[in-house]
Amino acid sequence: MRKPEGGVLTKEQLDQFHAEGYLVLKGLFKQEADELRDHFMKLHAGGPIPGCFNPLPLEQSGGDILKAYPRMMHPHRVDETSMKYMLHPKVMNVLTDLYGEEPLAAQSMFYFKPPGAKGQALHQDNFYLKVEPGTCIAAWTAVDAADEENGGLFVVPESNRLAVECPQTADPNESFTKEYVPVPAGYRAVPVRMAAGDVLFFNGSVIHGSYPNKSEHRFRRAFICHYANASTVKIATHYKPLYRWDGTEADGIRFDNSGGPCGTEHVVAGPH
Ligand SMILES: O=C(O)CCC(=O)C(=O)O
Repeated sequence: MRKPEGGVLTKEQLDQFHAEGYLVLKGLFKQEADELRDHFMKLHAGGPIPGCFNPLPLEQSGGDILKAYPRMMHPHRVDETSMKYMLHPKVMNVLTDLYGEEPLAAQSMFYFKPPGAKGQALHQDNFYLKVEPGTCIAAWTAVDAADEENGGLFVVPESNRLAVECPQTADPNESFTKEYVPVPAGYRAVPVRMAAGDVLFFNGSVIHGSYPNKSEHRFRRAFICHYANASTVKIATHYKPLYRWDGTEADGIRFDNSGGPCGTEHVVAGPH
């Protein structure tokens, strides 16, 4: 593995990311999407993973399908495949271009989002990660096609320029997390329609989120990672340690007890 040097994005792509706060790279993980899906379904079939994943048997989920398919938190801490994809050179090269310097990996997550699952209300990732100075960036990989029917992601273009808002309370019937940041006047939330293997990168101040999966049969699985950069001096403790491209832990970073997991769950489904 070589240190990522960037040079993979066009000027138009960089301009789009900096102006609108997000960028979709179509097909970046087209070849890999099947491996990701099969791998995480196998992990799910294996049952609870301490500190990462605590699904209940379907018959005990009490009508909330997310109890049987909760998100996995930080699977890279227990699973080599998650670490491999979190630090994948394709993603690290894109992030090197977006940051203009070396990226550091802070978090991995996997969302299963089966039919009937709630969404995650609109929010800003910087509220949780608290990267200073600068911002976190998310790499959101569609493992299935994602659209309005199955609870695909919405983003608010140009909200990357806004301050991090103090959230309101989300509707617990629609969102499995508590925080909700309304779309500010003059802005609008737009759906990001993605094919399996597309990767969406977005700035940590971008207001984004998703609605319930209203489809009958379509999972909306996504592998989601968050990153900081080499100039980071401080981040919330939940993201300790930060990893460099070669899997070594970054040093010289301060971790503090502000922030927390990306989205506080209404009912904590797992030990995270
Ligand atoms: O995938 C979703 O529905 C929401 C994910 C998200 O908002 C996040 O990772 O910050």
